[in-house]
Amino acid sequence: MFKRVAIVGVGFMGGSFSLAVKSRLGCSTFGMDINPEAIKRGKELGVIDEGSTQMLALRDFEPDLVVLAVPVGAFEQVARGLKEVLDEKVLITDLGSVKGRLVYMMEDFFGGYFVGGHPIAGTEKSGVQYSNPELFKNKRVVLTPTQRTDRLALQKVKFMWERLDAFVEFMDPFVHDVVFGAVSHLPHAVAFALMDAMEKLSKKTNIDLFLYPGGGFKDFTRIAASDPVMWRDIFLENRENLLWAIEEFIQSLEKLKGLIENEKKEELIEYLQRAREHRLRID
Ligand code: TYR
Repeated sequence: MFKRVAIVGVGFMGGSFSLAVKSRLGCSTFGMDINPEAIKRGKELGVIDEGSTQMLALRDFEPDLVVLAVPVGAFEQVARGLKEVLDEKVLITDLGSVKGRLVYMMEDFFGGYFVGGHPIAGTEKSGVQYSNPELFKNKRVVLTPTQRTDRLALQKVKFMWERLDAFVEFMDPFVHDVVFGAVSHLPHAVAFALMDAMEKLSKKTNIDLFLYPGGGFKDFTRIAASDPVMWRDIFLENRENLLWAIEEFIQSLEKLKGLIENEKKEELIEYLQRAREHRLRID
């Protein structure tokens, strides 16, 4: 099993991963971040053992696993940097929300030693101070191996996640992006858009509507407090699947709007009943 783990991106996800492998697998961890504050805080809080803002420092740490926990828009630049300082055959994995093309891009750098990973875990919080060693417990982790993925590397990464009490599932990288474009990226986009609409409605009514949040509004928009850079990168990286899902959502909203406008009592009940049943099924 891995003993020396390097984490690129010392935020909430990278920090939680560091704490988890430290406490559950007894690993020593090295954090790398372009923001010196993140390294400083990470070390102070005991989230990472060592850290640096310089990629070159990884050379001395000699990791046996490197985990990318940066926004997906930074993957290529990070990969280029890592390639220069890492030994060949060091395993690389990631925690990114988009796979597809990115997985093949990473393979161009690291061949079969890159294993794409996506833990379906997290909150709207960002920053290393929120790191939680139990974050991955009983959560699903999607790994996206390809023809090229080294089988031993894949087994090791799978086994590692299982030791953190996560459930591992395999998926094709492009299928992954269709699935999470719909179930994750669309809801985040809609939550951000709802806040935008609320801001406009506040201006038009001259009432600060944000002063009157009910439980529904809070439940629905919790994820609109998520990190903007992370989500910008996800939206752009998975834009085709997301645009397709947004289009479908717009049609659903138009449909609902039409039923309300035309006072279609029966059809409204049907529409709401179907939605309610789907919601009741998922937990
Ligand atoms: N933001 C989600 C939440 O708060 C967590 C999450 C985000 C999970 C991105 C996965 C992911 O790719 O529930």
